[in-house]
Amino acid sequence: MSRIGRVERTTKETSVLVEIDLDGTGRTDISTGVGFYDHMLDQLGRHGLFDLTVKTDGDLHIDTHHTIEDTALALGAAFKQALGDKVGIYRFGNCTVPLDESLAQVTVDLSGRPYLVHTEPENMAPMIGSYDTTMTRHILESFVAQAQIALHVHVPYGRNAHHIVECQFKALARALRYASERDPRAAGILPSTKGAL
Ligand SMILES: [Mn+2]
Repeated sequence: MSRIGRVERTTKETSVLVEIDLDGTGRTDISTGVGFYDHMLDQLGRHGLFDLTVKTDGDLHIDTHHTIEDTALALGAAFKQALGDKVGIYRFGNCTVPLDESLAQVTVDLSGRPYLVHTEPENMAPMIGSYDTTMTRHILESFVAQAQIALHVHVPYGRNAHHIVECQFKALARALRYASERDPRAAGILPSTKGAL
């Protein structure tokens, strides 16, 4: 059974298409018009081993905010759709990833309830190309709200803004992969005592 999510989301500000295959090989086709964000979504697919297509046509004449946020919302919705009934998955995942001087620690529970805890160094450089570094938290908030997962992301230390953001996406990718993968010991079992996720 394939685990694929496909979401099209169109407003007066943006038009977004996201397709994700949780059981892919890390093949990506990403185009949002925000170069650094494309680079981050590429990390998400590659290190999550998700096949990921993202096509966003947003109001970049204003700034990159709507484009980045709406893409994250659609990505969260597509991820939730792809997870389906969550039977037979690990449910929890965590990964710690260094990128030179920076470190990201990510823990996820595919719980059905949205909750984000996020810390990263203050006083980071404000921009990476056209990517506003305060958007990282906004991306995670948007993704969590739609995917309905509990997500804890911490960067205890780091200096370079590019490194600080990129290690978060790499660790997120790997944590989501571990949580969404099928547990061979739990075939047909929903990983919840409540009977619902
Ligand atoms: Mn916003």
